[in-house]
Amino acid sequence: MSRIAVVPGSFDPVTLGHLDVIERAAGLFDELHVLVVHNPGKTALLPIAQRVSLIQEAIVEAGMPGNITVTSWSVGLLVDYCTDVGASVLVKGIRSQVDVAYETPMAIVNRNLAGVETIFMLPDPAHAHVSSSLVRQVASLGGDVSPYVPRAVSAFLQSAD
Ligand code: COD
Repeated sequence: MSRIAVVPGSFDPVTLGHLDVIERAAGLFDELHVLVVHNPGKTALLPIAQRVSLIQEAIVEAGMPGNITVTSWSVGLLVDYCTDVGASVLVKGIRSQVDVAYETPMAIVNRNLAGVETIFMLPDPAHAHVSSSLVRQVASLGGDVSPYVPRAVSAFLQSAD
């Protein structure tokens, strides 16, 4: 049986921290779905379709394995998507106690709802301080975001200026 996992996120935009988690998770599972989900608690910068295509470009640019699918989900629970594609595991990056506090209740509820387990992955220390909100802020003030994001994202943000 194929081991299928999902890496969900807002990815607004995808960062080198996200890509590190995606690449390492792709090495642990037969199939990995990177799922762009709207987070109602955040004000979005990029449309969801744009986020999907930037992740796809970044994955190709980084030469990642071919077992990664990138898509989006906007109807219902995250675990409904997992059930639809036969995934039994969610993979989330954990940078700090703040992430643990945010992710732990969701992990418990997702297991209760559908038996979907959550695996927490520690970030590469080189990217542990990186977040999409930091990137959005630096970009909006005209700063250089290239140390934090794949080339496709920094090129897109520069062209959107
Ligand atoms: N290094 C490692 N990991 C990182 C880094 C980094 N530098 N930056 C972010 N991450 C991790 C985050 O901790 C998170 O696990 C993931 O990457 C995605 O981060 P974001 O910021 O893009 O996405 P979020 O935090 O806005 O997550 C949005 C979700 C929609 C995935 C989340 O809110 C969720 O799981 N919602 C569930 C909806 C649902 O079904 N609810 C009902 C039951 S709980």
